[in-house]
Amino acid sequence: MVFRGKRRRDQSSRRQQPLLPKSCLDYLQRGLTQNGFYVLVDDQSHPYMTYCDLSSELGSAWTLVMSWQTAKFRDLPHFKTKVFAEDAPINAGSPNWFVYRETLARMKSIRSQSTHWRATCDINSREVIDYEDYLRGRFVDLDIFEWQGGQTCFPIDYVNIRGKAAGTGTTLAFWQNPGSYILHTDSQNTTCEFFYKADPLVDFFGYYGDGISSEFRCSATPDATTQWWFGGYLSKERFVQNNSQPVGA
Ligand SMILES: [Ca+2]
Repeated sequence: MVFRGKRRRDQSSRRQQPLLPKSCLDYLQRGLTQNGFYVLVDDQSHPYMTYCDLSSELGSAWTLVMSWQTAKFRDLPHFKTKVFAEDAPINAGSPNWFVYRETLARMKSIRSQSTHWRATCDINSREVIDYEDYLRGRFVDLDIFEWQGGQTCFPIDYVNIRGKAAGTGTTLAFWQNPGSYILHTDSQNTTCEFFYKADPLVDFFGYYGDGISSEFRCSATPDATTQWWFGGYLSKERFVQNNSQPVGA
């Protein structure tokens, strides 16, 4: 809600904070911890509905920017060929797990409040995140709005593909090319420090044009989903939540 009108009572008070947050992290900072739908404002102070994950990773908040049923919608350009820098919204303002991509303007507004990006698998069918089939990186290491190219190694914060995992600073290969493929990694034997080799070739966390794996949670069932989120942490020091999530050195 945007309140306009006379501000008799506030005229002498100091300038107020925006009424609504620009990212889910602001809600966590205000003490809210329940996952669900929240209203954010974009850079123009226009409100819109979003989905916040405020509880799955203690001390951090994640704003959903994209989610789709992997097998069913993998051929939609929104989830296959449109890179993050392209405006390719679908069901924008109506966040859902099945077919959703937010507008570029809103993604950039959320990104301006975020330090990290994250990809999850089928989070809607799980109570907790156990970090299997999971990817998290920092915008300073890989700015997913800026970088485009073929197989290139970037340091990530944490990766887990089918139980094989690596932590902070390990490099992983990415692909992202306008007209060809959205940001993703795959099962090639790359020269990066982490890779998950599988034949035949399958894609992980996006694109899926080279194939999908029935053993990867984002594509393990016909209804399985893939998510992308932007987020950040309450404090610079990470919360240690369990043994399966390495904490940055
Ligand atoms: Ca591929």
